[in-house]
Amino acid sequence: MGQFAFITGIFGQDSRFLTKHLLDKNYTVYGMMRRSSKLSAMQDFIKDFGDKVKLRYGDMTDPSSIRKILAEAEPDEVYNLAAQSDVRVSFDIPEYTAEVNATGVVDLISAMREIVPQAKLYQASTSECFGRSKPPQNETSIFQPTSPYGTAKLHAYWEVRNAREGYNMFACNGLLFNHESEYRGENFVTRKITSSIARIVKGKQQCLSLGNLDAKRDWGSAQDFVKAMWMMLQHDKPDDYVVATGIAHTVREFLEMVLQCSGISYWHECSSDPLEEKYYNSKTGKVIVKIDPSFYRPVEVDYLLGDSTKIRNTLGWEPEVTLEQLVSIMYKHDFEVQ
Ligand code: NAP
Ligand code: G4F
Repeated sequence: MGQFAFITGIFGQDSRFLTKHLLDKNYTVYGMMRRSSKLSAMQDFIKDFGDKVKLRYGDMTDPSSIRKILAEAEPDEVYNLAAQSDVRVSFDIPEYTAEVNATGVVDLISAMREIVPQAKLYQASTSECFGRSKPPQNETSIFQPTSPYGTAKLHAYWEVRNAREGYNMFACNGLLFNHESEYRGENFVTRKITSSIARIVKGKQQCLSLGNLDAKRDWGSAQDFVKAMWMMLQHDKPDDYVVATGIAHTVREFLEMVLQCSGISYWHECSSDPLEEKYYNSKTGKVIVKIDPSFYRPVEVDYLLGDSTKIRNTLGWEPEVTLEQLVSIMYKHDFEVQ
């Protein structure tokens, strides 16, 4: 009989790819969804997976719901992917972010110790824990988170390490750098750009407003990155790993890659005042991209660049999809669905 897995945050981007990966390996998958999850997210998920995944209601803020699912599923592996995952929004709802991303993990660990002590845990840690730490960041870099999201995730990171070292749990942190796909939420900058440019090309949107174009991110493919999650739990000993491509680009560079992919003819106006930076459609003369300071963050993470030597050498993980391929996949998808 195959293995049993329990995934929290089942309708999120990463869960889509992880579910496919696990089903292909003959796992029985339980997924936790919220009462407030969007009906359209559930419909899309069911369109892809039918009744192959056992969906259960629960919430990271309701420990009893997690315990109930653990008792029913008796999983061999738990992937904790649920989170309030929007960094900018975490400044608006810091307590809720801490409740879900930190306290929720404390509760999950204590439930696992009690109900399924032999189960392995993958915790979705993040490069946001490094924050302003000097790039390139690896497992030995200093943590300097600069958002309520980053601090809550760092709390969870240490809970997982302590569970491993103190209680002998097979618990791993994946310090994943930004990873994207056609399932990425439109609140994140990559998908906001691909979907908006597709709508602009189709005449359904006039202009795209963005925040800080100078921020640098190490963007990879979600499809590649979920394989790293699974690989961590197959290793003979639990550990923490950075997962990243090792190449960073600015938001501006990502935007220009999408503009080029879209075939739109544009010209770019720079200015010493970043608020005056604009992109124009050279055929119509209309502004298609402008800066809106409301998308700026109270504190920004300027430069994330991952050094994933450890996972490459220890587990043999390698990213396969290039950023150019990723942009093309995302833009083509958005052009088709708009
Ligand atoms: P995502 O698309 O935003 O998915 C997050 C999921 O968490 C959603 O399905 C959401 O449910 C669920 N959720 C939110 N609050 C919850 C709560 N209180 N109880 C239960 N579920 C809750 O995130 P993702 O991009 O797939 O990322 C997966 C995980 O990796 C997250 O923990 C994220 O913080 C972390 N991470 C992501 C990246 C990245 O670049 N993508 C990098 C590093 C770490 P609804 O569907 O109901 O809204
Ligand atoms: O796409 P973002 O919102 O992703 P961010 O903040 O890096 O967080 C994502 O990656 C983390 C891993 O490093 C995850 F842990 C987290 O859950 C999430 O998945 O923003 C990327 C950059 C930022 O510097 C932001 O200031 O893009 C900049 N940006 C510029 N204009 C914008 C916008 N970000 C958003 N969301 N929207 C804008 O209009």
